[in-house]
Amino acid sequence: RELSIVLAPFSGGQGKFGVEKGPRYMLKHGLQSSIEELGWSTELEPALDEAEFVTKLKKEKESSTGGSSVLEGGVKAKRADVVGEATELVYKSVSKVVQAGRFPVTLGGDHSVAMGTVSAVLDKFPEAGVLWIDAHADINTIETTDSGNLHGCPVSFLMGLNKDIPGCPESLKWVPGNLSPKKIAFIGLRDIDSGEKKILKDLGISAFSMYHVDKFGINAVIEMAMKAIHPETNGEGPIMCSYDVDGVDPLYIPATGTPVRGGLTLREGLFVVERLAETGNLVALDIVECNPDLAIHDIHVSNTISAGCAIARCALGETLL
Ligand code: DIR
Ligand code: MN
Ligand code: MN
Ligand code: MN
Repeated sequence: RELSIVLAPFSGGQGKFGVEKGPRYMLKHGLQSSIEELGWSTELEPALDEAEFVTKLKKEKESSTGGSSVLEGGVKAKRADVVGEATELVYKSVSKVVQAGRFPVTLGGDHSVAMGTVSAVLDKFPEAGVLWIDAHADINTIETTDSGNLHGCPVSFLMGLNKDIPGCPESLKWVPGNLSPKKIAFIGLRDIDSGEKKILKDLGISAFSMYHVDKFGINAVIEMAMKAIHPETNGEGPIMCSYDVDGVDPLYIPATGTPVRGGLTLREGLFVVERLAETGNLVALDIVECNPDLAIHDIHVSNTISAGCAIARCALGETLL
């Protein structure tokens, strides 16, 4: 039971500064010692330097291109160089952790960092399935993205969907892109772009929206999601959970970059990870998109950070009784 908290304080996958403060705030909230109390021995693994990347991103903003998004061929990918550099650093850190037999808990940062985390976990556990908890599907390609924000695209890169698109940034070519569409399931979706809907449909990807959570209940949805990623073994097999805190309703987690109402209750959001812990199959966890700077009251900061920390603890074995 050895674990590394991988710090991924990166904000370049979207346009709002502050999300790079997530790891620092969660550590200040006592995350590491509360994980130790659950019986894990823990280490910190800083993947990249927060201040260094803020400086880089500010420079890019001030530059003549202003981090211009439209690339050759009309495709979009904002700040692709910095995102490529940061995500590859995250990949290297998580690789080191998993290859040493440790459990990686990666704290973002925005969700672009999952290009690094999932790639590293798949190297170690090629048969792993990914549960992506999010209001968004994050599966835009550089062709379908409207915003050009790469935190809306990590899943398409993980699946290699951008590789053959002319204008695909060199900086992101390090992503192996070997995640099978059969090996991911989404939970909590409620804000999906039309291009994303088409990709989900065309590739037959398992996606459980809030409609499905309301219709079947969260327990049944998790069961269906686990069976979808491990169909041959009735849901058994290694699972990575990439948890965007905006999957939970902004009533509970308000300080996040792209809040969407009508989300998981805090209990549903915690139940997902409690249930994953109970299976004994969880091999890696990301917690991303906590942005303390977007809070309008101090209580929004503490609600968001305490919920983020609770997600980690529940995933790592904390139980109510
Ligand atoms: C939107 C929002 N689909 C985009 N995505 C977000 O920018 O591609 N992902 N917010 O977390
Ligand atoms: Mn999201
Ligand atoms: Mn976005
Ligand atoms: Mn996301």
